[in-house]
Amino acid sequence: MAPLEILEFPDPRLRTPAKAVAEVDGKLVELADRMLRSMYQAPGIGLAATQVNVHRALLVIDVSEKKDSPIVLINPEIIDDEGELETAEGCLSVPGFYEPVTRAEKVQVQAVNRDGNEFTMTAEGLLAVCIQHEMDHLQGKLFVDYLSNTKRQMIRKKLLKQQKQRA
Ligand code: QAP
Ligand code: CO
Repeated sequence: MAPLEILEFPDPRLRTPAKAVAEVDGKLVELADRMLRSMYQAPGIGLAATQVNVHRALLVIDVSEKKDSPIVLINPEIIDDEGELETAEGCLSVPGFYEPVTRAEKVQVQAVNRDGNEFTMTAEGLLAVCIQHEMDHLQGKLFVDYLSNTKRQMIRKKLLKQQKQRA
């Protein structure tokens, strides 16, 4: 199966807020699996449905070294957070750029899993950062929004130029 096409900044469709998932049906599980495959292929550690132009509250993550720990979060909500952590973040929708962003160091997340069951999990470090980054996508927010206007404009210009050369 062909990997899903990933939208790139500054594509305005990345600004679309996701709607809650009403029901975890076969179609949604299939989308989650395709997103995981596309993420592994990229390769990346996280992918939100927004990035593949599906505006539903769904994201996939695997920060493990062996790429054997997929996490699917549906309708995720952060119910508690703690501390601060600065990480050099990247994004499959902002290829080639990594910049430091400060986020909560630890989060407690409530979500629905791919079986349709609600659960809560505690995450810290890179996993916590990745969850916050991917949840931002579901609101139409990108890590470049945390950078200075100058830096964001520079990234925008370079990516637009690359995209035009490819087209
Ligand atoms: C979000 O990002 C993340 O620029 C997930 O050329 C990243 O998987 C959260 C990627 C870092 C926390 C820390 C980026 C692949 C993958 C690129 C990714 C690239 C190829 C990014
Ligand atoms: Co991203």
